[in-house]
Amino acid sequence: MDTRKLRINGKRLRSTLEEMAKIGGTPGGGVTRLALSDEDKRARDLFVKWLEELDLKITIDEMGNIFGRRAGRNNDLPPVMTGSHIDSQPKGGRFDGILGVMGALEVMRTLHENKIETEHPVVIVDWTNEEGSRFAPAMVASGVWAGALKQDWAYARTDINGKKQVEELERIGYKGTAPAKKWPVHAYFEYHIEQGPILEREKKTIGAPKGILCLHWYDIYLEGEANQVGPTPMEGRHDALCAAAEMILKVNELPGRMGGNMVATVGEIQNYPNSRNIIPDKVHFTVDIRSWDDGLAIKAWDLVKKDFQNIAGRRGCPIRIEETWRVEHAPFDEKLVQMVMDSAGELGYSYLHMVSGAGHDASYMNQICPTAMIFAPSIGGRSHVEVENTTWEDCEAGGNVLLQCVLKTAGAAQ
Ligand code: HGY
Ligand code: MN
Ligand code: MN
Repeated sequence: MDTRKLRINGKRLRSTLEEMAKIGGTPGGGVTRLALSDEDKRARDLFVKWLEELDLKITIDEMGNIFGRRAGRNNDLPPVMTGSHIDSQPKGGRFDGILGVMGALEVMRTLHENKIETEHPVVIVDWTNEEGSRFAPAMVASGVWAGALKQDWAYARTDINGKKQVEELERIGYKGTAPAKKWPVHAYFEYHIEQGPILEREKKTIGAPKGILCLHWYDIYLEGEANQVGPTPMEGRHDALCAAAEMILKVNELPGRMGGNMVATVGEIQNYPNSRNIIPDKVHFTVDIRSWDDGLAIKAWDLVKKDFQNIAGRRGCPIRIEETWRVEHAPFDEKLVQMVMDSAGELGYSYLHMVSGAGHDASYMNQICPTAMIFAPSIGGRSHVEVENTTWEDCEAGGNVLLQCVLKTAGAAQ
């Protein structure tokens, strides 16, 4: 058969996404499916069941990454791999990550039912803990698999309740036995929502990112002096929350000071004892800096770190800084990015060459093999929120582009 005419089953893709959205579904229409939570387990179990229906060879590695392998005509060849992540943000969206896993599943189902033979094997993957929200950092399991992060360090990362990542992997039964170590991959495609406003604004159906920004994450710990808010005079206080407040505004000003081409955000904060009539004496907050220019991001950090130290000194609030994680910016394989655009054009979809401000497991896969992504538009440019949304038509369009890219790189008989 002429596989250029092959299309995914959009209705079936929709029904798998709707099925998954019930797992961890929130009243506001989003999902909370935090990495290694009971909800993540339930979604993983369903995903594995669906893989078994396709007679795929299933492997779960020591980081809980789930691989489903479909044989090719020549199984000595490195596989084409596609996938994304099942875990979500707290009160996150119904499409972030899961669209790429269900899109890959739909491609596998389409190949299976049409008995398509490919030269290379094809592998589908669910990467553990892409979000990095419960256990920082993000993309931790693809990072270990790619050899960029140490497994013991990843295992020891704890959530806000002090639970270790490795304990939770064991608890949900997904601490596999296969080594979480890279093997040769012919090409990697990740299908994902854009999570920004560009495609909608430019009225384009498919995004073809040239790559992903660098992501740099830091953790800041401040010590103050707790006291009764009433009798304690303002001068001489060591108020950790006021110190943090000054620092947070410095982060917000940073991109402007560096001349743009950057975003910088404080997204998480804990304040102790967090009682309205006690002066705060402990604060932890996070810093996220992203840019296409890794050097600019590091220069920005060096600048704002000095500000932090000055503020901490002036307020008498000792500071501890953890340089938690950095992943370089990821310029994708130009030939594969072109293939995404060509395939979109052949399918009659409009497309746009762009950049990804959101991090993805493709950042690490790009260090291993030729990599590219396919974006579907986000309605209102919203993501990491319950109202995250993409039309079913656009979900189907991206799935068809993914199918064609897999067929082309895996060497399907035309
Ligand atoms: O942080 C990110 O961009 C991704 O959601 N992990
Ligand atoms: Mn994602
Ligand atoms: Mn995300």
